[in-house]
Amino acid sequence: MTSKQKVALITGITGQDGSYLAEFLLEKGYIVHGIKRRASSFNTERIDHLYQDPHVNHPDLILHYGDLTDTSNLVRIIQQTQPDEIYNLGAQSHVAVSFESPEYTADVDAIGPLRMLEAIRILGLEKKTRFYQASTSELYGLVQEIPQKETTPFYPRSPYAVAKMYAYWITVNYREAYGIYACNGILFNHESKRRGETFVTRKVTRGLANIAQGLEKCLFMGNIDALRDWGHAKDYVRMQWLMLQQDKPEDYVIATGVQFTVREFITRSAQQLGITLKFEGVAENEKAIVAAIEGDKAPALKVGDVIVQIDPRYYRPTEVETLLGDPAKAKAKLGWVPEITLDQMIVEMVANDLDKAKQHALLLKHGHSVAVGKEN
Ligand code: NDP
Ligand code: GDR
Repeated sequence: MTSKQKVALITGITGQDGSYLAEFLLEKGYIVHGIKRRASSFNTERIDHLYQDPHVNHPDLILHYGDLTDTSNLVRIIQQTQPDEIYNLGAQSHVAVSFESPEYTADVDAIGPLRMLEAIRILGLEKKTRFYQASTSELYGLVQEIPQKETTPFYPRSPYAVAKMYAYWITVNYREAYGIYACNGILFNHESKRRGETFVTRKVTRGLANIAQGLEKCLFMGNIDALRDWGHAKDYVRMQWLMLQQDKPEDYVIATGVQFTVREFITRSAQQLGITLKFEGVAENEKAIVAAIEGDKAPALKVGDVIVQIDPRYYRPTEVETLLGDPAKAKAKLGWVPEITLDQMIVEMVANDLDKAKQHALLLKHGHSVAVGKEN
């Protein structure tokens, strides 16, 4: 460590955004501390390529066990690391799961950020430590205005979104009450090959790749007419850092300004695999038929196979039907524009999942058992 190196602390470093942000900050010369949860099996796959042996002198990436539900542990880690910047990315981040575990979601996603902000205050770091809160387009929920911008009213539609609404306002409040440099990035959906397997984009690219290789038969989906504004996680973590480098803390919408249906995402991903889909039927009985297969890209399929079906189990008690962000403020004030398009992202995600599916298929062919793993 040199005296000039900035110090960052990332909660949620083992997640999609945490891994890209850690890469980004290490490239910028930061010392990066990350909080990881104790799990019964390894949960650091996304950051293993960044691992630095703690036995070597002065590593730039240091991991600490911790949890956003544990105040004393957060205070101790912040005291030990004395960060210049904290990125609070840790969360129970799955909207559908939040209906099943609402209280836990509130504890982690709402009270967790409060614990972090209180720790800054208790330790007297109000003037030193800058704080980024991972806020979300889910705050807009039942949409009051299209496109959504920083001034659009919130109407959360899930325990996840309600918890994140508390986190949004406590961040604003601690900025106003105690002068902490604290800001909210209101990020619209962003994806990548590191996206969790149960979010819709990854579920689709992974499921279709498995089907193309004969590892699965059918993809069961919820509301495929939902509209989302999807960007790439790499573009979005750059913006998280930019927000903490300004003279004044402010809240920003981060989005592409373009939206697609889940159905369109499925269609484009299938095309990438050489599969042309034709949707038939409506709502709960909807089927997607393989109408054409080019070459040997999908060797396990034949024309007429049903490979996408609707399963109401994936409907949510209250749905967010349409999200479309207006990133004009981020562009005007920070010069930020997204660089990776939806189609480029689909190419990356499909290629990654096809690679994995081929490896699994090869293992199976040679008599090894493989757990493909399916869920919502
Ligand atoms: P992921 O689900 O990929 O990562 C979540 C991270 O939080 C993981 O590292 C997870 O650890 C950690 N975590 C979960 N529970 C706890 C806990 N109790 N204590 C400490 N850490 C915990 O999410 P993303 O990377 O996609 O998102 C990052 C943040 O941005 C989240 O807060 C999310 O709500 C928010 N967000 C995400 C958007 C998106 O489209 N990706 C859009 C807008 C906001 P583990 O690996 O052990 O599970
Ligand atoms: P979202 O992401 O709820 O927007 O939250 P997700 O990818 O889970 O869903 C997007 C839309 O797709 C519909 N959908 C399905 N979703 C899942 N997961 N599985 C399905 O089978 C399925 N079928 C249709 C959903 O109903 C929804 O409309 C993500 C998370 O990263 C949050 O943490 C983040 O805050 C928001 O994005 C912005």
